[in-house]
Amino acid sequence: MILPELVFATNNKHKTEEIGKLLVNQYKVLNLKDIGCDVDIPETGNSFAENAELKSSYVTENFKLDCFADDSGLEIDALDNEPGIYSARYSGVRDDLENLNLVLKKMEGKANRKAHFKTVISLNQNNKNYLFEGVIYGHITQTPIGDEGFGYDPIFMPIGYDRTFAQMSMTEKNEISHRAIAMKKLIAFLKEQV
Ligand code: ITT
Repeated sequence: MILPELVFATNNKHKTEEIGKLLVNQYKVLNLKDIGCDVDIPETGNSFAENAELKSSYVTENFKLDCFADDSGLEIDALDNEPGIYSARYSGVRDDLENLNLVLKKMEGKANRKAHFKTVISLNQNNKNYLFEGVIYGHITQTPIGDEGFGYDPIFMPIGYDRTFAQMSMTEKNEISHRAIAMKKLIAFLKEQV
């Protein structure tokens, strides 16, 4: 079976692994390494959408390939939607534990612990650009719980669950996550194009 190829412009191994499982048997997803792109594409936009577009456009313009890219992050109501586009380096360094601890520190004494994860995917296909969004709502726990996943998973508990993302298997998280919601929209769209 020949699968259509698409570049996924990311360097994040966890995300490639998660998305690979969502797309299995549907698309051959190439990552930046596969196409010989070792540039850390600058994410200088002011929103998830702008950053996703910057990444997908870099690949399409420089490698002449159809490509999708995502930008995601955690937005917390009581922190004016921080860490938002700064999620990966909220503490100043790209370190999940430090970032998560900074969030918990800033949330000390806050009664409103509502938060959501958001993903925006930018797809460049046949010289057109499309955006897909996924959001999951929940709250920030008082302490980290669970060892699965990555990033802020140990302190995010989705609505309707009594476990954090980090207490869920990858399969379970993939059924409900912000990235999964956006990816499902992307996949549905791509299927229509065939
Ligand atoms: P690329 O830009 O290379 O794709 P990244 O780590 O910047 O990788 P994102 O832009 O998607 O990935 O996410 C930014 C940060 O938001 C990420 O480093 C985590 O701290 C957090 N984050 C995003 N999705 C998450 C998830 O599903 N679970 C926990 N944290 C997440």
